[in-house]
Amino acid sequence: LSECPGQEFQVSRLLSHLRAAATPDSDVLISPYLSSWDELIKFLNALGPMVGLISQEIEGKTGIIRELARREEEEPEGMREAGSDRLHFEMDKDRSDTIRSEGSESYRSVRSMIKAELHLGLVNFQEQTDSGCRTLLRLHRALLWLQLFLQKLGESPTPGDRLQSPSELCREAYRETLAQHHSWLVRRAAEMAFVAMPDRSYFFRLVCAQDQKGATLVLRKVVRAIGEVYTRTERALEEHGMLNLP
Ligand code: 1Q0
Repeated sequence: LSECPGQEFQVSRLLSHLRAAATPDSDVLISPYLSSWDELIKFLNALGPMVGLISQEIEGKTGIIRELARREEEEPEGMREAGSDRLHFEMDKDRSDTIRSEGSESYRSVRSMIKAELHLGLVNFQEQTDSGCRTLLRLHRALLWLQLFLQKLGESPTPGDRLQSPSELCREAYRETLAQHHSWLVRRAAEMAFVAMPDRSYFFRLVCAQDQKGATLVLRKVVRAIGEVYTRTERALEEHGMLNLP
């Protein structure tokens, strides 16, 4: 994929973050996962103030997870929990360097986060809290919407059918996925944001494609990369009964 010079959002960058997130062992790395969202925020910001609310919402969610990771890095689980000298000693000897150089251990991947937060009792299954797991679930649900939207955008219309605008496809995908999880008020706000969706030629330029055929090729790659990350996250959350965290 060639890089699009002069444009803030780059689909090649989005792709490489998504691919980096999918580790060989069916887990998802959190840092590149969040970087994928950073890239999408750039796209949204270019659309103007109408969608500012959505970028803010995503920034809020990625910010929560990053903050949790930062805190854990400063005060790793072993130390926080035990307060015993033996553990401190072991940490100092074996892990202090790795922690400093590799960042948070618990928030390295989706599965390590789930494990650590369950272990520390941070995940509340009854009430809303700012756990990494429930926050990730919000981003995760939004990712399904994005995948469906891009899939629709990449499909050529069935012969005889009118070519739908990205705005319409975006609305359609939203109603089929994310809307189910949103309150009436948020759904109203979303409906207003769809109007700001640019037309097809904007997307073609964005992915450096000449026409629908070229765009389809790139979009397919993105859809596949999102699908890989989505499926892994879905499985990890499902295995721990976390698909409905409040
Ligand atoms: C013009 C763009 C339109 C995009 C419309 C997406 C509809 C979502 C609108 C939702 C507004 C957010 C208000 C807050 C919602 C929260 O209540 C909700 C739940 O959180 P909580 O803490 O209350 O339980 N939060 C969420 O559901 C988080 C997700 C927000 C929506 C994420 C939208 C993702 C947008 C991605 C950019 C698309 C770029 C595509 C370009 C790709 C080109 C190859």
